Amino acid sequence: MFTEIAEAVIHGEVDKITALVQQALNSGASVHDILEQGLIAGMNEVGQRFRDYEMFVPEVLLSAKAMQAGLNLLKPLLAGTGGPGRGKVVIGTVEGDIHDIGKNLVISFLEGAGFEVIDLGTDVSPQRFVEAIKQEAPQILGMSSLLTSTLPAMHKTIEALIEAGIRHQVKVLVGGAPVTQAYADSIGADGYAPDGASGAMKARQLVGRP
Ligand code: B12
Repeated sequence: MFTEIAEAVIHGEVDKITALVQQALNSGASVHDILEQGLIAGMNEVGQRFRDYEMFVPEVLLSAKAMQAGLNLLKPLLAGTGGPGRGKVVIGTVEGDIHDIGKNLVISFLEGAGFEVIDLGTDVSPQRFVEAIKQEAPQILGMSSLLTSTLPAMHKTIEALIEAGIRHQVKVLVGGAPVTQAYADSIGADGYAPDGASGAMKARQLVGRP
């Protein structure tokens, strides 16, 4: 069942994925297993094939669409652990980077944990992050980067916060495949998490409500 879901992600079968995920849910599979062993496992395989030049951008985009369709179905079920009123998060993918599937998954977990989330989308400049923080006054700023080449944009954004005199107003939480705890420490971020579930947990710790 999970293999079929993973295969549907790999082959970008947007229509099929909804039926398969629904079927898995009906048969009592856990949201966690559908995510990890189905959708994410499929996307990991896509990543390998992409790296090995066995898949190309148009196919990967279809896979991304299929993954998102599956995620949309799971999203309401990720709710329920938190209850409302934990605080506000402004989040975005950093400048130069348009990957958003991981960020969207993190958002689902954050919302599930009771956070209100303002999503700035992708390719977000340091200045736009600064403006949003001034406007929204969130407790947490989340940044995602999937490209090694755009990692420095996280650092640039933190520097822009310092320059604008608002660094102390928010906790900065970073993530994305090339991000590590060591990198997060080196740029002065307040937290790092490797995936959506631990990201939401970290966010709760950062606002002092674990
Ligand atoms: C899908 C995909 C694309 C799609 C993106 C579609 C979309 N809407 O997002 C498209 C085809 C557009 C694309 C384009 C490119 N891609 Co691409 N892409 C991928 C792929 C296959 C999957 C990424 C993904 O969605 N994973 C699934 C999600 C669920 O996982 P995730 O993103 O890692 O997120 C999780 C964690 O990282 C974490 N997390 C993520 N963000 C955050 C934020 C916070 C705050 C926290 C706490 C946690 C957190 O939690 C998430 C959920 O568990 C990866 C390979 C891979 N396996 O990662 C390559 C990959 C990221 N891409 C890569 C490259 C090189 C590119 C291109 C430069 C290719 C090109 N030559 O054009 C372009 C760049 C475009 C740009 N400017 O951004 C490389 C990056 C190498 C590197 N280290 O720099 C990878 C690793 C592929 C590879 N093996 O070479 N890509």
